Amino acid sequence: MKSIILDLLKKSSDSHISGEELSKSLGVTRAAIWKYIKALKEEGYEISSVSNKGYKLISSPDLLTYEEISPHLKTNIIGRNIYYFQSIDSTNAKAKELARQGEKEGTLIISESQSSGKGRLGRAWTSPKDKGIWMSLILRPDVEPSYASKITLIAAAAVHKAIKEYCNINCGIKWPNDIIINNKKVCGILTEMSGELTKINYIIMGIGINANLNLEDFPEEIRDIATSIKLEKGESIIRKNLIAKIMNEFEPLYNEMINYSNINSTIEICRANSIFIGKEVKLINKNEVIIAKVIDIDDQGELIIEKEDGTILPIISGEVSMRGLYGYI
Ligand code: BT5
Repeated sequence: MKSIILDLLKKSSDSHISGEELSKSLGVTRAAIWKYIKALKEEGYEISSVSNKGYKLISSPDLLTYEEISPHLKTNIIGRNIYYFQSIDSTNAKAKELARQGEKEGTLIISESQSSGKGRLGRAWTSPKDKGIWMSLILRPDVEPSYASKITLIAAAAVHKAIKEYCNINCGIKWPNDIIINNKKVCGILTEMSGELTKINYIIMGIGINANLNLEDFPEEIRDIATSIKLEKGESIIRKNLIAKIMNEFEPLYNEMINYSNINSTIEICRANSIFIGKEVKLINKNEVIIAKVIDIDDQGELIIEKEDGTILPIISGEVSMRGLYGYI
């Protein structure tokens, strides 16, 4: 009922709707309407109430609900079902639970904060309340399990394009799962899969974006390597618009993989914006560290490197961590 009232207020945003009109068309009492309006105000909606005229929506908060995100979506499936939490352990963990219960493809789980946000290999992801974008998408692609690692690149390409175009800020892709601004990490992606040898049951694509974090929101030990869009841009962004833009960018890139079995458009974006192509890096695989030069990202999304002895080899995403030889990242 609350979301129907909100929808009606949004539709008549330039004039007041009377409480009586609302109560008649929705079949509830005027007192009930007043209660829903009060609840909306408590959520941060600015609603003017004028006697004899009724209610009018003045402004909406940066809430990450379906009602607030969907007007900006251009997708068919991706982000068309949203679970929104104030706090949760990890959106990836919740997405897995929902996927196991059969929740459909394209479902997005968003939380204002995470108490155990996860990075790769059991690392922790800092996720303070109300300032970031902590979200996970449930995907059920009918492709070979080997395609799972390509989803990380598709997400990286979509997030990169969205941040660049919506926030109007320069950023780069650190293959395979980071978005970097000014040599610091602004976004990390964690893709997890459940499947069998030849079939994917589901993929959870987790995205963490430091949208409006201030320096003190980061634990001291990562202040040198992490940044936020707000810190780099000098102003806050509207998170719901960025989430919708990411969904809008992700769907066509994902469909290219599903329908045409290639990720050419994704690779084009990753190549053009890679922070490491042509540079020397340190590759860390368990206890082994090698210095190599990054040559390219091939059509399969593998990183092509040249070792110091001249051997050229591909690296499959997820196998290694990579550090630049200079600077923090
Ligand atoms: C990642 O791992 O970059 C994947 C992060 C994915 C987080 C999202 S949030 C929504 C969804 N739900 C989850 O539970 N997770 C996903 P990795 O490449 O392993 O990087 C982890 C490292 O990044 C840590 O060891 C820290 O050094 C650093 N780090 C932690 N929190 C950070 C933050 N907020 N911003 C930048 N760096 C951070």
